[in-house]
Amino acid sequence: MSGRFLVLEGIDGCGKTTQLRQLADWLPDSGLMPSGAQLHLTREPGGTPLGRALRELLLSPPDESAPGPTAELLLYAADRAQHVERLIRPALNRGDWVLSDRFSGSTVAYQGDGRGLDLQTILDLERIATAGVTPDLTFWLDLPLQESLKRRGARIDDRIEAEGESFLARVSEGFQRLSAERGWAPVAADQSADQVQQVIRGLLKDWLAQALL
Ligand code: T5A
Repeated sequence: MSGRFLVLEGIDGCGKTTQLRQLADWLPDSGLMPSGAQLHLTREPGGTPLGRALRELLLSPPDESAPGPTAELLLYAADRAQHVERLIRPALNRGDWVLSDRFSGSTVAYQGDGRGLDLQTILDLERIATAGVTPDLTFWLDLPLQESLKRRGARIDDRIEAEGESFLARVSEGFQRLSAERGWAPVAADQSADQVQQVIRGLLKDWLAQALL
């Protein structure tokens, strides 16, 4: 696979979507991408047509259809399997670049640390769903919990956000551990969006320079 696969991870409201949009505006003319390579901006859950249907079931289901913890885990895995098979792997094989808002680390943090589901089962599902596709570089937007709650403000919570503060605290600890274990690039997210973007661009340039050595 000759393309590049970049992922942003972090707790709800940490600024992933804002940062990905800015990256997607800048990257095509940055001189970093090979000529002819396309950029794909995507997300989990919901990066494919099937994924968009799963996203509805996961985040805004009618009460009677809300998945229990195991069904939730399997639905995130199904979303990822389809995303990898239909979008990410074909794009990387063409030499394109893929920028994804969340990937498999989110399942470890939310369903593992947050819900307390069995870690080995989660890792087995990760292996099945990703089928060998791993991000080249993952940025972890590290935002204090209180800042996340403040930023989300009066916005209506989705089903996962509605789990509350202690759930999110466990998820946050999970991301911190994962970032160290998986060699992610940590980015302090409690600064202005422009400052965060400058840090991400700098880290990306440094990483590409190393990768090309
Ligand atoms: N999930 C997902 C699992 O449980 N398991 C899994 O395996 C996966 C893949 C996804 C939900 O599903 C869960 C995690 C999530 O709960 P989502 O819609 O993708 O749902 O949810 P979030 O990732 O939480 O998306 P958000 O839109 O809430 O957060 P973002 O994208 O991180 O943040 P963003 O950019 O939208 O910014 C949030 C607010 O903060 C402001 C923005 O303007 C916006 O109002 N903001 C800043 N304010 C001040 N300073 C900055 N630097 C700012 N950057 C952004």
